[in-house]
Amino acid sequence: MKPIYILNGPNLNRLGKREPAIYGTTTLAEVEQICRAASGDRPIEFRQTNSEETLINWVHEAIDEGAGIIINPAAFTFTSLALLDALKMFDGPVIEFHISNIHKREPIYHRSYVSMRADAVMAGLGAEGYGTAVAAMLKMLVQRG
Ligand code: CA2
Repeated sequence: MKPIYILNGPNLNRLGKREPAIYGTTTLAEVEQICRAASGDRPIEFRQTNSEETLINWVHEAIDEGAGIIINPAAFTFTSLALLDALKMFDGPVIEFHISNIHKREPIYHRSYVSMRADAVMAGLGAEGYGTAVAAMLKMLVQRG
């Protein structure tokens, strides 16, 4: 069974350690456990990088090896046409995920390139929302057959 790729972009390795009012106190290691608990039999590839190149290479890997992609691209959401182009090459379902509600924040956080490819966009559910994203992805994969 092909895995769900859960890809996290820059600075998310610091989750739970800074700005708890916006991002909460859950660490990225705890987020991974939440995702593993939600994914059941479906394997996951849970990763984080601060590098745009690495993130794009992981999307390329998912094109060959992955069933679906859940991606929190962090700041690359708003800057990376290269990431959008890579995601457009992926045939399976894509969920764009943000811990905070980016639309409640400053205007620079309102225009997402990744949303132009995402099948669903989730924002503002906190770190626990990753589990909801995994459940939604499992449903999307069943629906696609
Ligand atoms: O809410 C999200 O998940 C974000 O994708 C997080 C990004 C931010 O650039 C997006 O606008 C929304 C990264 C925020 C900076 O990283 C931190 C990580 C942990 C603690 C504080 C900041």
